[in-house]
Amino acid sequence: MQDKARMLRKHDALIIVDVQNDFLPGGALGVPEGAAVIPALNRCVAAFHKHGLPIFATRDWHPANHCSFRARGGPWPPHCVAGSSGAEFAPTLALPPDACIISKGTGVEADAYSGFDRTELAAQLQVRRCQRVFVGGLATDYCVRATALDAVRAGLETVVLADAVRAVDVHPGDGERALAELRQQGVHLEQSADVCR
Ligand code: VGL
Ligand code: ZN
Repeated sequence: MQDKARMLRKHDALIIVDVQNDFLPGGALGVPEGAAVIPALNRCVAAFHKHGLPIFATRDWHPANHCSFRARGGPWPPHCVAGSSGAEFAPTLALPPDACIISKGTGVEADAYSGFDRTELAAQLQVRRCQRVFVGGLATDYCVRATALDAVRAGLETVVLADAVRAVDVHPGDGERALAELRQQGVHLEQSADVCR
């Protein structure tokens, strides 16, 4: 992307994906180096706030008997149970009070990796007339991937903040493969410092 095209402008929005305690090292489903996304995202929060641009934060918000949990035959340990401390946003994530919180995976029988899946996100972006979204958070190979792909499908110009994402890497290379796939699908990859200044 050209230098000028990277600059924040009207109709941009920030989407912070699942920066919750359970996805940080030590959490129930800790992402390696997960906390490294926080300083980069905080810089972006400050820049979007300064420009008066909307900030969305998605959160995994599961019932205690969620279908994605191993006890129910799913792939994951219990994580991000609604109302638990593990489901809270990372305490060092500097979300402004007017950030729009999007809860997902709230039903017992359906998982949702994408912030667009059975949520208000698309409608909220639409009422704010957003045309371009910048996406960062956790995890590259699951919820960031799914959210960015749905953003492209929704017709939004989509930028993933490459230094503001980290992967679970259940299989080594999953994160890198996800980024390659995103690029192939038309997602731009940018460094947060080049965008958020
Ligand atoms: C996620 C695994 C299970 C994510 C959520 O936020 O990437 N990963 N639930
Ligand atoms: Zn989950």
